[in-house]
Amino acid sequence: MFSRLFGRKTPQAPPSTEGRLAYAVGDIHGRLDAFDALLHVIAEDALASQPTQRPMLILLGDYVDRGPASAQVVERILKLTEEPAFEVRALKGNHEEALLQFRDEPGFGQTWVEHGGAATLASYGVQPPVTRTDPDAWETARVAFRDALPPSHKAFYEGLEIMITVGDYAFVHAGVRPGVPLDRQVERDLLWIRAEFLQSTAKFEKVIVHGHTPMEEPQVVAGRRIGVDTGAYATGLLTAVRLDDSGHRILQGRAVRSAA
Ligand SMILES: [Mn+2]
Repeated sequence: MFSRLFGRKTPQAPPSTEGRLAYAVGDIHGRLDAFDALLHVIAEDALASQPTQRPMLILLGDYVDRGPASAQVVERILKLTEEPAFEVRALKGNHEEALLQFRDEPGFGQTWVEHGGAATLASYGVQPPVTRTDPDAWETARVAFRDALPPSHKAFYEGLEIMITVGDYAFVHAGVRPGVPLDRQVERDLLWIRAEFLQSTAKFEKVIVHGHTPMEEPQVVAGRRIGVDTGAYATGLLTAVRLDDSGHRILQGRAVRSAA
């Protein structure tokens, strides 16, 4: 009997959220349909959970590009921030960085459209130049885009956070640089890092919750990281992780049509 007791692994206490209920949503990339489906699932879960404090809705970045409804996704996020149901916190992804770069720098347009920026321009009613090597045409598109951005969207893109911490968790878009303390991480790594973070075996200060690198299944590496980018722009499947002091649970929303 004792050997059975002692032989048993002591279950480790899950990482703490300091009493909060939090949902972290992966890369939306203009898929308002998948976002709305997931929001419905999250709202039902939050209602059933009856948290003592307002639940957090943490958005992990890459709201724009590739999918058809970038501007509309941002509009939905802004509406959520005005409603009392969630404390909404939004991180910056590398695609929001690209959007801001093009707003200020027409020469960046060609690179941006190669990474899905044309869909974002179209969602704001701006057509990218027909001749993509013409600098004047890019300047025209840049000015049209700048003027098409509602002030609320401009403030949203400019006010995005780069890291959010809740208890034992740190939320970032892409990941963190191994071996560098969280308070000394640089924005470039937090928005862009891939292999060096994903393949690292170094100890992180907190459990890192991130998106950025699409995977077929959410990636839960116990005590280290939780990756929730399931490539919604192509799959129509958007993933979130629900966190509280009892642990984590994966929630998903699927668009009715899965074609990008
Ligand atoms: Mn990304």
